[in-house]
Amino acid sequence: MKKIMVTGALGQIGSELIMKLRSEYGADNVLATDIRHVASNVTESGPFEILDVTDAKGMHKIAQDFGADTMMHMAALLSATAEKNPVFAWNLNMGGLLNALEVSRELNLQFFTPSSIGAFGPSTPKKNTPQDTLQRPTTMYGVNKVSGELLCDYYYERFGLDTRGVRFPGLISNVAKPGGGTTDYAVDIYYKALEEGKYTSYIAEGTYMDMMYMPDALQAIVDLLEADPAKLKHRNAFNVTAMSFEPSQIAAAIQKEIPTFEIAYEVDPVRQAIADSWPDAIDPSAAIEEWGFKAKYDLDKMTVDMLEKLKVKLGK
Ligand code: AKB
Repeated sequence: MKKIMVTGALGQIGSELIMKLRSEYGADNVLATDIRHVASNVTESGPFEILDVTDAKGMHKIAQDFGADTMMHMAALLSATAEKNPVFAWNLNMGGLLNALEVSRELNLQFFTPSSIGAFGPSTPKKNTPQDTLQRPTTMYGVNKVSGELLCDYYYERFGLDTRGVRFPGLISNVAKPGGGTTDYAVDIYYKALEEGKYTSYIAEGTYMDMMYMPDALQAIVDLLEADPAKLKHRNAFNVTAMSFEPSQIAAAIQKEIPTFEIAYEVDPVRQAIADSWPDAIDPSAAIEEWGFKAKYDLDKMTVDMLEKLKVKLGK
């Protein structure tokens, strides 16, 4: 049985990943860590420690005391927040990653960390973006993500560390809200649809981005963690995606369930520029071929499930 330590456990992915891992591997075998403690099912259903990922010694001690054999490094600033404070983003995103890789090397842990579609830039092919292609991102988040992908490859090549990772698209979930991302509109829109019956999008009509529903993202993480290493030609930064849409298409999917729902636009130039620099739709064929990646939810199926779950959550 694995002993998994997760950083950033109270973030958008972490909050649900912890519960998924605890159900797969046993509650006591999954240690949640985060810089803050907020009472929740993550902190109540199994072990939890406070950890600032820029504290290398603290990270080493927690991993060693727990007897971890796997490190899942999820703590990071997202794209829009990183653009507001680029130096802090560099220090947190790169410092945290380097610490997590070093602790994993020292204790010989299997390693997972997510990259993002943010690792691509305006000169990357926009449609059917290949697994291996030009990556010249123009955001601090993108610079962090490309550097992180290279660093994970380096630790595999140089030290034989079992590093694995995916490039996530925008992730849509009904549990924890994302904070400070460019794709967050595709989560906010569902809340506002139920709360106010309308949504003003900060992303312009016609701007396509890749997206995925959280259950598919969590399954992808577990599948890659368990994948036969002999079949992996890549190790890190596998393109994964379930759908690509632009704001009016998600609005239309919501209108199938709530016919009176309306969308308006008030574009935020910072987040729009980030979105414009990212691909319209990436090609996940390497992940499909090398470890059987598969997404179950398309836009309509996700919309029905999101609205159903949020109705209960919001008491609508
Ligand atoms: C963001 O918008 O910053 C993230 C991402 C695509 O990495 N959701």
